[in-house]
Amino acid sequence: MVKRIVSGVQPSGKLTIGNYLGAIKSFVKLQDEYEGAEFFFFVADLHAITVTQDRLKLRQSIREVAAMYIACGLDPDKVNIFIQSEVPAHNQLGYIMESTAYIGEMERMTQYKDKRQRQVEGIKTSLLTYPALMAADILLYDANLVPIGDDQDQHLELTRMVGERFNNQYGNTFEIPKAYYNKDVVRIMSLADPLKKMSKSDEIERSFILLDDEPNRIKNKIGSAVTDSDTKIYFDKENKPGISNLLSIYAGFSDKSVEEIEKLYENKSYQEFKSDLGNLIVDYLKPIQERYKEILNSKYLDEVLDRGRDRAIIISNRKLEKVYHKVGLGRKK
Ligand code: ATP
Ligand code: LTN
Repeated sequence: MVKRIVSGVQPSGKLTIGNYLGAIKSFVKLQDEYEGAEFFFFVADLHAITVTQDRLKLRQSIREVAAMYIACGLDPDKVNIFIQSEVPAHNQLGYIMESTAYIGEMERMTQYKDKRQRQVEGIKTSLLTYPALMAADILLYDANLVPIGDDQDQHLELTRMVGERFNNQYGNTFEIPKAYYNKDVVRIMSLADPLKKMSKSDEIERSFILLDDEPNRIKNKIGSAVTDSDTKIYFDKENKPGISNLLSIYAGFSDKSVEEIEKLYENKSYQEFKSDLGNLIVDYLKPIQERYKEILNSKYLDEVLDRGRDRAIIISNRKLEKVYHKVGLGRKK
């Protein structure tokens, strides 16, 4: 039985349609599907400082991610929304997970390998140990399901592995979680380079669409998205990565499958397809953007975050206490 569902998004910038289609849309779906379950959706601010952040921008982004959760449809009466750094057990169990996982396992993570290549200044130790903290985020709550985009599957596998290792060494302690993917949209690619993941921390602005981008900006970004010199619209990831990506985005924002969309645009031009897609995204995001503006600076948002934090602290401390006891830390009570 699914009892707990947990996930997080880093406040490393404003959220993109990749974050929405790959992750947040699933959060909302699960909230509505699993009525008896308890949900913990957090803003992963500790993860964001694995690369250098400007403090004022970080603080702003934390609020923005939380407000966007609600604007996208998470209902604070059904789910707990909180900020990771306000719940100390994440860090505390993170250290225990660092003492369970092996360095070799961390070094194999492709996200680490990618990100360290892009680093101009020193690489922070936490960039390497980050998956241990992510494992803690999940195992603390005995999550059964973790909705994520498929770029996170390696981290989830590692979480399962260290969870099992701990269980084997100290006796059954953690529920071993499963990933949950949005089947239609596993990974949205960059509009500037469809072989790269769309990412909120990309330096090229036109490579991503932000959930709070102005309508004209959205249309222009879709209009200038890299495609190929062919004229036909069909899904072929290998030979037509740009068009295939736009088809996935279209499917994500409509209730149509990729095949249905291909049929719809069989004899139409790229230009017409892109123009319709721009309008589709703008219309879809309009109510989200309106709600977002209302919430961002509201007292309501703070109340939601206080409530979420208080609940998360209770649940996570219970687990942490058990873990410390099993490991043999401190004095026996
Ligand atoms: P960064 O650029 O800082 O690495 P990011 O944009 O990749 O950040 P995360 O905070 O790492 O975003 O991801 C939050 C969630 O969104 C994760 O579940 C991740 O799998 C999902 N996600 C991120 N980018 C995409 C994408 N392009 N397509 C599908 N899912 C995505
Ligand atoms: N590593 C994730 C964000 C994240 C997360 C989590 C997701 C941190 N902790 C726990 C699911 C469960 C990322 O998207 N970069």
